[in-house]
Amino acid sequence: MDSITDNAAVASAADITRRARWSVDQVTALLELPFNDLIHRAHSVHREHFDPNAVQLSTLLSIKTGGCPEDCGYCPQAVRHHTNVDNEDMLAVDAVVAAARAAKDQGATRFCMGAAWRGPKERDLERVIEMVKAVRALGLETCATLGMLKPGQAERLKAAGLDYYNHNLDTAPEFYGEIISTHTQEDRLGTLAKVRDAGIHVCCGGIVGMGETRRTRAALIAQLANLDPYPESVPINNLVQVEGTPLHGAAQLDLFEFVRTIACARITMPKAMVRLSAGRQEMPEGIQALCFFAGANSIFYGDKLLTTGNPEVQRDRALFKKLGLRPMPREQREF
Ligand code: SAM
Ligand code: DTB
Ligand code: SF4
Repeated sequence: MDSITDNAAVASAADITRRARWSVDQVTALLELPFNDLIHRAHSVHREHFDPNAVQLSTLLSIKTGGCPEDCGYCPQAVRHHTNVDNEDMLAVDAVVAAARAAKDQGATRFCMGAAWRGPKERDLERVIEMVKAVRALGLETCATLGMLKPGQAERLKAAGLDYYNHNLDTAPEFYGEIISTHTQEDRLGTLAKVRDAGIHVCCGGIVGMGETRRTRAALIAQLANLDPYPESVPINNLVQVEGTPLHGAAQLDLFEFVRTIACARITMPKAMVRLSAGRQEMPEGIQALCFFAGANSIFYGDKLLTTGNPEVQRDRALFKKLGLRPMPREQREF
């Protein structure tokens, strides 16, 4: 699936380096394969790069819940959506450390701190930096998702020891404006560039099940795969429908289509950690097992995502036992 096309000879060097490696047509063609052909191909790619029975465990904590000024149509934390999420103060460092220690005791290797901000203010960032240092000192990988970053903020997070920054493209460019109006996807790409330039690993994925077409899902996967380099972690979220959000009541995505999307992420981003993310609580175990077969090798682990539920730890342990899966040690990853 390499890049050079007929008119490469006349394209400038800059055009060539910018050229997409995966076209939307190519990813659409993958999504359209017979299911068995698609997941066989994805599983083969998965086995080439990873132990197929190891799944990385990340635990999430909302360090600042609710009251967000943005208008993302899926999100229960937007202040303008009338959900039952209240605007809370930012947590104290001690409370975050206690949650991180508990996550580590349960077997998580990465701890992700999420804030319902458009972006962090300077004073907020100082406290996040304290959190990152303290969580890292416990021996956990650190991840933060704080919204859009201003110049210099990524460097400060890197200096504090932040390993990953989560900032999703969420959906394909042509659909983005139908879901969010308070910022653009270009803004998000700007933050991703700052994160990359600061030397922090990129965690970037999206949401499906928002009423998008198959081609839009293909365009999201192609866009993620064409980031140069592609993200180290790729969370694929199935929309969690929350009452009071504009997307509450959207038609549910057929879950085989969700598995297909995971398979495409694995094929197009062979060495990335592909995370089966939000939506697992509502997902039958058989579908989750198909996601693991199709190349998902990471999950959110712990009873809660940010404001919504996630399968209980005991339930995930039982599922791992049934499937012969085990938690992935940190050193098994290539990044
Ligand atoms: N405010 C920051 C931002 O938007 O990047 C960080 C927190 S925000 C909640 C992180 C991600 O959560 C979003 O990019 C979106 O992918 C995901 N998310 C939010 N609400 C969701 C929902 N109802 N279902 C699935 N994913 C959701
Ligand atoms: C991601 O892609 N999914 C997580 C994490 N990154 C921050 C968040 C899911 C949020 C689901 C809705 C909620 O719990 O509020
Ligand atoms: Fe705010 Fe992030 Fe929710 Fe958008 S997804 S409303 S930016 S918390």
